[in-house]
Amino acid sequence: MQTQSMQRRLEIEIDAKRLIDELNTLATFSSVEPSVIGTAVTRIVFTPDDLRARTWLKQLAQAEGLSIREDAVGNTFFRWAGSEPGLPAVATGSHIDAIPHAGMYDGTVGVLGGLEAIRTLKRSGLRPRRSIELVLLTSEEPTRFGIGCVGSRLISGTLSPERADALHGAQRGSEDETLAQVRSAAGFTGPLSSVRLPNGHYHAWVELHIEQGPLLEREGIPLGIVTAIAAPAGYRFTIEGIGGHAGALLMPDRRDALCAAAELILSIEKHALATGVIDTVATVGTCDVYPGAVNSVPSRVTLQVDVRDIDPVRREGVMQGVRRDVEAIGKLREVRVSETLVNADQPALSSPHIVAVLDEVCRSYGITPKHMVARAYHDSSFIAGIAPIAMIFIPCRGGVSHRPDEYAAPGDIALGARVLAATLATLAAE
Ligand code: HGY
Ligand code: MN
Ligand code: MN
Repeated sequence: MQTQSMQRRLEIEIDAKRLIDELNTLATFSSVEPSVIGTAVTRIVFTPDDLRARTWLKQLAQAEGLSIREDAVGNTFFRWAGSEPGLPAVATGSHIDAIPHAGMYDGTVGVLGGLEAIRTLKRSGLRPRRSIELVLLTSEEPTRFGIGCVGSRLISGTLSPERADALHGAQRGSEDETLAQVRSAAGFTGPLSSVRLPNGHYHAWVELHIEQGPLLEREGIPLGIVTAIAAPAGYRFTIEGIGGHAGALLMPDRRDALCAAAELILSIEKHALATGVIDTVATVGTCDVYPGAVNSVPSRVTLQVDVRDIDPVRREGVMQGVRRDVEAIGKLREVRVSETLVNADQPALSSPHIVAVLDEVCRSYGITPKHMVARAYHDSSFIAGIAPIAMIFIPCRGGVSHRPDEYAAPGDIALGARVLAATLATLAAE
């Protein structure tokens, strides 16, 4: 026997062509490098590419009659008012900023898939009890300001407005800019304290995202339900030695900061592997060498380090091992090593209720989803601080992400949006 909501659910037909066309259009807002392996996208937050993409997205949302609110850091809220607009809304969302030389699906599938879900529900004649809101979250990637999820951290209060506005550029040559300057130049001028949303602001939050891992594709499963999101941590290490002329400064007189950094980088890899657990990962993603001339002995190196685990205690154990090595490297090489904590976050757990709704929706579509851990972090990690959350994963080819050859199949994207639409409709009726 099909209940009325089941019946409606089956009528949800995502316009896959429109969704894929919009993803392809969004990918053009980028300093695209010619790439032989796919559609390379670079879209750093608050750059002209990002701002043009935001304008385009607002036009799409306006065309659907959604109300639009932008907060002081550029988080953008596209709302479809429900019949009881005073109730906490149901929300979905993700990000459109992309790291350099990235792909075109990371984050964007959640934003445009969310828009398509709302558009489809709206055009189906549904009148949701609770409002349904799509959220574009600012600066999910750490590229520009060295810490990820700036917008969702400010919403949930895990990043103070003062610290956020004082964040400096993390890219070489951008050290003098601050978030305060960059956001106001982009037109976002209000106090960051106004970004915070209270606990209970949302009835439920569901984010659609590519898996950024190989499991769904490898197991031939079209959809994943995220039950937990790994705990990321970020550190900055600065190594200071004695540099000078590559020819005249004799080896015994050198305190080569890059050689010391090399030992530190290998120590980070060694201690991540030493846990013997596949969930522990560590990466030194940037290495800035000063003065950066071939015939000058490096006197200062700055490393940005990313360490993750689903167990934050085990993650901290990695760093304790690294710190022991840092002490030895400093002594042996007579260099000064300083460590700055950027972030050390807890894992986020999905709401069992929303997971159950997702399971039921999948069942009604004849899908057996995979319950899984998210190894990448997501804005949902921080929205979890103010609302019950869950995530929908779709397969991405070879598990590849943060590369131009990142790819998600149109059928998988459309199915993800369809399950999202049905889930939003179910939650909005509660
Ligand atoms: O790094 C991450 O996990 C996310 O893609 N920003
Ligand atoms: Mn990413
Ligand atoms: Mn992402």
